[in-house]
Amino acid sequence: MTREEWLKLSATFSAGSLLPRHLLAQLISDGELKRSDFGKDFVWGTATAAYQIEGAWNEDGKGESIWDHFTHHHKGKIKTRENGDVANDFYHRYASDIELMHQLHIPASRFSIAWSRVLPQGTGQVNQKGIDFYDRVIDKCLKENVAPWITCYHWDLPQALEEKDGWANRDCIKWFEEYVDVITRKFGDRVKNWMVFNEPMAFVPLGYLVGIHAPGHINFSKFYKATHHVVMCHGAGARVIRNNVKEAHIGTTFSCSHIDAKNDHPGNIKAAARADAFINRLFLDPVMGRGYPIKDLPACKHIEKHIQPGDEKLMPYDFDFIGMQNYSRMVVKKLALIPIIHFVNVPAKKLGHDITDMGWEVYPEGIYQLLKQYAAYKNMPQIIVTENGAAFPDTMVNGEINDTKRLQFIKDYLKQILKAKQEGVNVGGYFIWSFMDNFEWAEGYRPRFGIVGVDFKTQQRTVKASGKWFSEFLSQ
Ligand code: GCO
Repeated sequence: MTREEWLKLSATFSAGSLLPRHLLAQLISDGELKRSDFGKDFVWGTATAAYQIEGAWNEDGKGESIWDHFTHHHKGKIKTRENGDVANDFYHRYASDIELMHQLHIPASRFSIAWSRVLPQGTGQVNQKGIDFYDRVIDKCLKENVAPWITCYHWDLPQALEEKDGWANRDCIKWFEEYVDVITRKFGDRVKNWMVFNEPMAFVPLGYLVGIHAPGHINFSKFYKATHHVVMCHGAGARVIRNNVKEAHIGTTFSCSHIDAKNDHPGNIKAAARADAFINRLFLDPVMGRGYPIKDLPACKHIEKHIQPGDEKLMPYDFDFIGMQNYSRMVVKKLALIPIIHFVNVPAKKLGHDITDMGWEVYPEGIYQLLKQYAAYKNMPQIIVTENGAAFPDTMVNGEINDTKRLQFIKDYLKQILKAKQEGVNVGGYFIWSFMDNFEWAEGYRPRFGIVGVDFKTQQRTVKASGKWFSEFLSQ
């Protein structure tokens, strides 16, 4: 980006957000990472999710989602008692936010559709105003040369479906097919990049097993059922996309953490294998045609009883890409009294590395290890890192947010991705979580993941040093 462009940008979005030139020069001339090292087809972008940024929770016919319900009726479950009613007000500010992406040279934006905005009751009546909103967002992206990458489901199930038992009800397979059918018919003419789910290993256990996310259940039976139904919905959703969208590029995303045992005590080594089966393989393995990882995670036998005749054939799907989402590593030790998994994490602060505002260990080598682990699957398609990033407390000084720790984090993780790529791993893209600070689920607005800062009182956007670096990096 030229100096003139910076001036224009900072005047538009945040008076005085220009970094002193010497600092900017230092940030961009580390001489270590070059966009071209990753190849010209490598996809670069940033990611967001509907509930975390849109706001307008009940506007223009939108139905209630489980996150609307959870934050309104179980306020104590959100550390700051906040909610996404307004969030980043993206519903009204999408145009200027997408213009900002364009000005930062961000080539792709990963975002999700709020199911209850297009189908307020989850099935049946389509809400035209909801469709119109995503039409405007997609058209604006295309106009600004920002490729839209859509996640069908990023955790905000319509509450009307939760009242019928949500993902624990096997009917969810047909509800989901109907929803994916609606959005792909409406938007598939312009959107080619689709992801079925965002992180099943987060929303299923957090929502059904430990109850800290919507819908807030602590119920083993619902957890096992929801796990199998969500596995089934991977293929079900992907087949609908394939059917409706010409030249679709279809993926789905999985959260993962490199796992180490606390020490080489045999009980802890086995605990690490169990943790890997639970955290990294419970959803990925059946989707990749390996079935549930029952050998390393015996609790899977409770899932297997929900498998119906014919399911096994439908569980795998030949995705065009697998989205890898990684933030941190886990070090585990055996603890028999913890149900299902029988392990606990060694607290990140005891591991001797820097930790983020989420309490997560900064461990860049972990992403390299995971890329190698994924690449070892037979038939693994291209891997795209669909989320990586860090929350650190930001301070604004003279209108600038000099987020050096976040910037270093991104560079260090990118170096590990490049190393894996140079060793032959088929990794084809990288999306930073997140484009801008947003509502971080049960943590509220406190953790800040954006490369663009947001003042939630004024909705002022300020490009952070990390955002300026990314922009420079992209325009090399
Ligand atoms: C997730 C999501 C994002 C989060 C991000 C930081 O997996 O939790 O995809 O919604 O905000 O991962 O926690």
